Amino acid sequence: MKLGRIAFATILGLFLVVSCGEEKKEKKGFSYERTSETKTESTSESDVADLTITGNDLMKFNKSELKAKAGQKVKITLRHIGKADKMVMGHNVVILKPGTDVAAFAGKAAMSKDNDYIPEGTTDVVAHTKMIGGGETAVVEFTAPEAGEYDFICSFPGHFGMMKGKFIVE
Ligand SMILES: [Cu+2]
Repeated sequence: MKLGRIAFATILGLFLVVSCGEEKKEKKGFSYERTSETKTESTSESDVADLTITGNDLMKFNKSELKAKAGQKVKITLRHIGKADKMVMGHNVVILKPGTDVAAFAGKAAMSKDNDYIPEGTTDVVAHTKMIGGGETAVVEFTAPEAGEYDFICSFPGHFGMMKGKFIVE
């Protein structure tokens, strides 16, 4: 049963790789759907909070809330679904410790271009993804801290006003 599924996934994978080159859309609509179905099935372990959030060229996250349980493994996948370059419309997800002055943090982050817009030596950050541009994906894995509400933002200069939300640990 499990083997069958793996084989199926492998064949699908091969098919995708082979068909990827030429026709972009036609064939793939179907196979993409099947692949994502297989994926959700195989990652449904409840000890991992598998969270996905997207950012776009309009400076927006698609979610304002992310949830996990204290001590749980957390995997946050950030997908930039826009087309703009990282230098122009870069996005990341930065989770801040409770009590952090978000505006002050964002100000420091904006001046930390050389450090991927994370203030060097900061103690305000629980976890963060790297900064990405259109079409890219970034993943960060960490253990959920103690219960509480944590602000998350994109720390690209000027983005935190629009790109923000709460990481809620229960
Ligand atoms: Cu951003």
